[in-house]
Amino acid sequence: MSIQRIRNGRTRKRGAVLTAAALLGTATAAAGPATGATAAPNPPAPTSAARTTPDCSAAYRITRKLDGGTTWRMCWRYDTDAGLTLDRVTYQPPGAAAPIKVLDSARLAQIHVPYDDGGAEYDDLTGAGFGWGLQNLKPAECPGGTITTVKVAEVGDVKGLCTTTRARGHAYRMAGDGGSKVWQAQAKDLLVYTVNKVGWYEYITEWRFTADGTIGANVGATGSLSPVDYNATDGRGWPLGKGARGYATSHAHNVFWKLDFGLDGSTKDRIEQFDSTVTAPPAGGGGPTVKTKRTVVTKELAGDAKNMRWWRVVSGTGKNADGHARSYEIVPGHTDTHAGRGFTRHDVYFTQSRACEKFASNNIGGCAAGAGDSVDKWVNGETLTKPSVWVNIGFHHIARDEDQQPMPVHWQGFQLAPRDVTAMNPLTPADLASQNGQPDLGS
Ligand SMILES: [Cu+2]
Repeated sequence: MSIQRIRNGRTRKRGAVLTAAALLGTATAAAGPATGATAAPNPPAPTSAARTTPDCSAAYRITRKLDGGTTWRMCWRYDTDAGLTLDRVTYQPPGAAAPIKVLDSARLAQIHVPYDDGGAEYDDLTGAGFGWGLQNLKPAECPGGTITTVKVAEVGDVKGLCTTTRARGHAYRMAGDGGSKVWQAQAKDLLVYTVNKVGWYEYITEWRFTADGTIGANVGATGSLSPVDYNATDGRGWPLGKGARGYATSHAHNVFWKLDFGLDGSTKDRIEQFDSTVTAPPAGGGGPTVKTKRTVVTKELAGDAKNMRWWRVVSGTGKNADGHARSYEIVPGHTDTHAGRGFTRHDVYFTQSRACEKFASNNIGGCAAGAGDSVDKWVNGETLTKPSVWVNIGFHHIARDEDQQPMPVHWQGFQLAPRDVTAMNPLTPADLASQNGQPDLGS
């Protein structure tokens, strides 16, 4: 039976025993109003000292030098609401004297699952026990890697964290003009992942770090379709099985991540938005023209993806060897933005960092009454001096016959791509290192 918990003023279900109960419709209760506990006072915006995670001990440290000489370092911890959390992520390209600080903290911030018939709506992280559903991994599902034991509150030890490397193919290729010379490298990425079971679904939370400085964040949904939802005879499902016997109700998985950058050790990052406008070719001849405009995002923003629009997080202090400000670009994967809720309506949110603003919806961070319960509410005009970045990637899941059984993994996520973090490709071979800003005409 489900165990009722009072935490941060909310009634919650314990994930380890949740499954069917939550999926049968109690998630609404879990997401319901506070149960009478006194709301915490509105905490002040954290100082940079408060945001700095203490150094982690060896058991919580991940260090990996990849082919090409790049080293990634980070601390991991496990949160029974957010699951896998990575702190103090640094990137040290080959030849760099010291690691470059990239992220203070990175983790999931919600998996919101509304069903198309309006009958059920789950917040898997803070309302359905995601964190307690951490799965033991068999050695075969962490090939070539290390499985680390994770202490999960009220559950115990789970062999749940895989750290490994995986081949990706070409890191780059360039043929020389003069003869048979080809510069090429094959890449191996660092992967860090966990699997969490929520009801019948299993979510793979995967972080990928590449030798060229890119970070990938992806969630893979697998496991099984919810068997109690094979009842969509209202046109909001898809027939599975022979004829039209069962109808799996269509639904969405709106996955949110929260990123707190700290590029070059400063949390005073700047957000910039770029928009490019394409003009048709002039009547008199010539090609179409493109104008790209940069807008500094000075106040909190709920941003909408658009063709030829992108955002980057720029270091307030750090520059590369060319004197260009270091930055990371947000590169979203495919997304279906869900218009059903305020917090799912936008693709990215930039909010002034506050300790209590932890989850994109059904927040259990202990914000004051009236502060709002979701990330859209926290976009209220504050000036951005220490931005938190929230990325929302949605997947509208219309089931198909192939989803059974088990369901093939469906991935959704985004990348953080370095932009001017190093003066050149960090993997540039020594004999091409002179070609910075001035490629050889002959090559
Ligand atoms: Cu689904």
